[in-house]
Amino acid sequence: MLKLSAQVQSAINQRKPIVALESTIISHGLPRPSNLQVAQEVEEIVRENGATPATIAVLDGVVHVGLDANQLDQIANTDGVLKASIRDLAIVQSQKQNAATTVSATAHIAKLAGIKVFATGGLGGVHRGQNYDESADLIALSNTPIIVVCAGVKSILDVGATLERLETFAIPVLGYMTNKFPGFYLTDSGFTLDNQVQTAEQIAKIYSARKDLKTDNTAIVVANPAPNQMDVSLHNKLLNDGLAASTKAGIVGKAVTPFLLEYFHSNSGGESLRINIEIIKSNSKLAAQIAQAIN
Ligand code: PSU
Ligand code: MN
Repeated sequence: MLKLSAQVQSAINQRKPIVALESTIISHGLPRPSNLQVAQEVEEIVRENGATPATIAVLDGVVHVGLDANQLDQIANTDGVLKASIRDLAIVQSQKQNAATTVSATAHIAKLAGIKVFATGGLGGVHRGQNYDESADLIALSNTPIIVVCAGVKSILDVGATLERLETFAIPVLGYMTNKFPGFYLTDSGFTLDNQVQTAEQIAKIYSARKDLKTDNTAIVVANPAPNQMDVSLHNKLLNDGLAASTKAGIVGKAVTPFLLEYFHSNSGGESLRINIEIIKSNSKLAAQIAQAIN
């Protein structure tokens, strides 16, 4: 059912640390041609930090765990690659489609493959002012035992509501060297976290204590702030204008997040791209360190 790359299969056989990587960020989160380059660099960063990268995507209906150079290129550069959350997986598989996987779908497949750590950019969450537009990422993380390293959630979302949902779903949120919940482009979303960790080893301890207490049925979110945040006034302007543009264009459903991400990329003079790239690199490095610490 899953097609493991040779490298991922060998890491599993030798019980070596593995980091799952999401593909929607490649197909729908970053513009061409940077998307392919970033996807390759991120895999390299995982390797340099002692783990095996496993980028997850669906190609011609086959669920891949670990992509070769050609397959990464397909996700980055083929037109019409779908965005698959958990509910779409069986459909894209049966219909032999190409699909990038969101956080929810990637976490689920990583679990099937026995992978315990996952790096992404930002999580989906509760959208502002939209009753019931709540990312499937949240519910997936509520029943998937995996460590997800992210830079919090973007301020395109209702950050406070998203944190409340994470609490309801019993998903721990650990600030990495911070007690501020990061807002992706900004290192501080304005919300304080209850729990802060300083090292990958501390995360590993929490990971194993959850097993003992049998509270390990949910994900652990590790919130790792961007190395250098966006200028705050630029950020606020893009946010207001982007939300207004999305409403005006009548964007709904799974198109909302890609629309807003693209709005930021097109209107920030390269700033949002720079930060996005720094974030995914920094998260992948930390994820590799965590994968080693829990191994
Ligand atoms: N947020 C980001 N960057 C992203 C995404 C979210 O800052 O690339 C992508 C992820 O794949 C996430 C998905 O799982 O969007 C959430 O989409 P939705 O809001 O439609 O659930
Ligand atoms: Mn949605």
